[in-house]
Amino acid sequence: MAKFRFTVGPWNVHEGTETFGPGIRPTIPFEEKIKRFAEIGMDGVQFHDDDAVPDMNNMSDKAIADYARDVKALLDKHGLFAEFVAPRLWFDHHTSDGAYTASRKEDFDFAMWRTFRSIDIARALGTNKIQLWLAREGTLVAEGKNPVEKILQLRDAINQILAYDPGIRVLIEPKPNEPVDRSYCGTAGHALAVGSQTADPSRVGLCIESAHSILSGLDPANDMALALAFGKLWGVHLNDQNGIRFDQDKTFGVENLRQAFNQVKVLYENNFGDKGECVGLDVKAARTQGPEDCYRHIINSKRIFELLLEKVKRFDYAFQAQCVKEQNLEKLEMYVMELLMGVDS
Ligand code: XLS
Ligand code: MG
Repeated sequence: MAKFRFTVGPWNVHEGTETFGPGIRPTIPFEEKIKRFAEIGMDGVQFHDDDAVPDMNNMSDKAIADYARDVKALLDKHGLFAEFVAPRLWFDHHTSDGAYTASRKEDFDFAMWRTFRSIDIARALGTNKIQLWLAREGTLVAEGKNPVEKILQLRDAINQILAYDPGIRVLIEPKPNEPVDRSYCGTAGHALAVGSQTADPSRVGLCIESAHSILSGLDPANDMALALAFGKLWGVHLNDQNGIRFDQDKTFGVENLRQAFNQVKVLYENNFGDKGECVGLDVKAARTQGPEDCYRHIINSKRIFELLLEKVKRFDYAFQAQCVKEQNLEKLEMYVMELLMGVDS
């Protein structure tokens, strides 16, 4: 069982900007975030393409790769690695109606250009993982796209990614509802299906995010188990949600401790990490959190994971087997509740 390695992204330390209000914390310089990530015990960094190369839209392909190499040197300076690079295909006006499922050729071409540069950036940062959060792949107006045609277009876009770099591995991060409310790839099952139809399914896996499963009305641990069963859980984004509403990216475990326990348990039981997979956090500081302590949500998430891991390691599998044999699962359930509440310690 490998030691779990934790990663976060620069966007996890943000100004607090949201739909209903402007930022309320000062912008923290990129290098300071990287330095602090190392200080608080992160092992690696997740990137959007423009987290690494902010002005990439206005740079040549060579300049982009050169700039990314300087970012790699910064990671090396702080003893961190890059987990993945995600093309940010939801900000630019070209992606307003989707990127890989865009209806206009110039928009689709932009999406592929950004994706190929993301691969160049990933290579410069020393990772072969490209993460696709398919933010706008769907429709806001149902009749705006032909769903069958666009789902096949999404598959073909992934085929172009696989062809661009024979060593790249694609992690699809499914999400059902934001910013597009009719997502073409909203759950783990959708992502597995799309990946299985690509030109090289062996290079397409999943990143399961706790909140995205919850927003689908599904159980995060079971979504992770589905991907693990088929060797397709190549990343996770751990966080939490207070039910099915907007994406909250709350600190891992703070809303539903037992759901978090089962995520840690399924990862531990299946040796997640042995093939280099990372425990990615995708968490946001509460709007009320002041600038003087705005990494607390990351520190807390890692700590809660580690505390739950101690509980997992004490789980009594013999007792579980006995309860299952007796079909007395309520006895098992109370054992788990007491384990989580520290009654037995
Ligand atoms: C949005 C996604 C996003 C990706 C990285 O909901 O979780 O944070 O993980 O762009
Ligand atoms: Mg995420």
